[in-house]
Amino acid sequence: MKSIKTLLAGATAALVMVASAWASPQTVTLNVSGMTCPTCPITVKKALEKVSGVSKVEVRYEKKQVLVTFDDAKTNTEALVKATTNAGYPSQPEKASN
Ligand SMILES: [Cu+2]
Repeated sequence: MKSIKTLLAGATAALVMVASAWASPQTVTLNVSGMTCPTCPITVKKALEKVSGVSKVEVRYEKKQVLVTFDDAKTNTEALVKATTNAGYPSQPEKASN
C-alpha cells in the first residue's frame, strides 16, 4: 500500500509540473497582411488586448507582423487569429521556429 501512495504522490507532482508548463507564457507571431496604413495596427492591437490571457502585443508594422504574448492556459493562437479576423484583419500564425 505504501508503494501505491508513493506512486500517487509522484503522479500528482508530475501533473502539477505539467499543468504549470501548460500555463507558461507563449509568444506567437501573427502575419497580418491587411495592415496597410499606420492606424491599422492600433485596431489590431486593441482587438488582441481584449482577448483574456493576452499580456503583451507588439506590432511590427513595417513587417506586417504582430507579436502576441499570452497565457496558453487562458487562450490560444486560434483565438488570437479569430480576434484579429473579427476586427477586419485576417492573420496567419507564423510557423514556430523551435
Ligand atoms: Cu489602416
